[in-house]
Amino acid sequence: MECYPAAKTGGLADVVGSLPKYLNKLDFEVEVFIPKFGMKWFENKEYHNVHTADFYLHEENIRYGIAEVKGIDLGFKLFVVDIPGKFDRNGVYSSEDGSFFRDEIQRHVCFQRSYLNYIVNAEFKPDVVHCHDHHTGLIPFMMQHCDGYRFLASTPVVFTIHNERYQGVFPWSMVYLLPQFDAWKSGVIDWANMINPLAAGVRGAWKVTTVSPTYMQELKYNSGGLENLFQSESNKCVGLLNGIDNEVWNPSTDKMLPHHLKGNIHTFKEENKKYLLENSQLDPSLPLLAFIGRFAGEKGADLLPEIIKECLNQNLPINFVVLGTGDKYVEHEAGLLSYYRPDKVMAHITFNESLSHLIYAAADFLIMPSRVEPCGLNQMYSMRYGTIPIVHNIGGLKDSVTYFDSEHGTGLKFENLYLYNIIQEIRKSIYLYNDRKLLGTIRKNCIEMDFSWDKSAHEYAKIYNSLL
Ligand code: NHF
Repeated sequence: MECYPAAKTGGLADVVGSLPKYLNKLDFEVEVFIPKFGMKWFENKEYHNVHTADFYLHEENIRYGIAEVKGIDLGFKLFVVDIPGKFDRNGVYSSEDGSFFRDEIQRHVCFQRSYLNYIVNAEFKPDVVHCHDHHTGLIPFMMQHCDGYRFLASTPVVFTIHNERYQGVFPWSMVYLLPQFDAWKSGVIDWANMINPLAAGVRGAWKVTTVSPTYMQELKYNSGGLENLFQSESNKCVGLLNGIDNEVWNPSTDKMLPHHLKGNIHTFKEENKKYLLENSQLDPSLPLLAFIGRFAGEKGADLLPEIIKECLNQNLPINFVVLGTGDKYVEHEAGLLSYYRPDKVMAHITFNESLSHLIYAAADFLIMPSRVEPCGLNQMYSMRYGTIPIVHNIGGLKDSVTYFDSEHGTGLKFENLYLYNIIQEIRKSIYLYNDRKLLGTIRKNCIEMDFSWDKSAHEYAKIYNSLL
């Protein structure tokens, strides 16, 4: 459903928009398929149509077209699935006012069926189909058991879970949305008496990956009701840490930054911080702690207002910058804090890709109090820009941030989400900030980390090759 830079709400887009580029460097030929949305990016592009047809979604006739996007170099071929009435809206999952589209089941089924119709008829068949998240979780099942697609049953499918909290569940009374299949195979898509696309993806795929080794382990004990599934399917499941696109995230060349890294990391940070805080009342000589991301429970965004208020109550010499949208309570509280304490808190209640780059470069610390973090990319972006992550020690955060011991390590961590423990780490960050030598060491450690896709892309390549 997402691919940077075309359609992005979170890390899924970053992964789908970068992994293919690195796989192509390894001599694969990757084609990415996403829906054609109504967002600005899709306007005025050159489209080369490759397939047009229709099918019945129960009684509704669905006409769709598939086209390759031409005239732009993403490092891989991008195809869009145009299904008028279903995806030509200004949002991936929700409209601008934040309300979720109510026909997501129909939309996802249409997307998956259109793609399968295309490859069934295409001259060149894929060697491997790689599906991402529940929106595409029914594909392996349809390829194996649905009329019209069984011809694809011997094509291996890899299924990657970016976030198990979203499973795309719908009732059996809506089974008519799927093409005809053998009734005795219905157990493959059933979980707890509902059709569960995420569970179906795990069962039907030849190999299941998720985006960090620790998260893979966590899923066996905490996965919104799917624990038994992950335990019983563990033989084909593997956790591979995501990478980041080092070409997009490059402090020396990033076009979204006013000041580039030219050798001295302190100068780089100070210049960008000054730029960010210009026209604000925040004092640039104090440490700056950032939160960037969706205001969602799984990201622990609801804890932010408490964390900031507690720091203000304790009069800690630290400032805050918040960038994101989502939960209305958090949006409201962040707005209020910046209104009443413009000298301490800057809040941007918006989704703004280029501002996020500037904040990664300008901030001294980045806080991630996530309740669930399959991989987390923000801590990697922040380290790349010399910003020290302060994170909850779970999932991909555990795998990518090591505790700073005054020589080695890249960040600070808390083992649980108790306010007291989080504030303790913030206090340590202030101490670090004021010791120029320690600050230099940890910033250097951060910037020297290599989170590029090169390593993980090889791991995916090994998986594809093992299936062929
Ligand atoms: O990094 C991309 C992203 C993850 O932790 C992130 C998440 C959604 O929650 O794999 O997907």
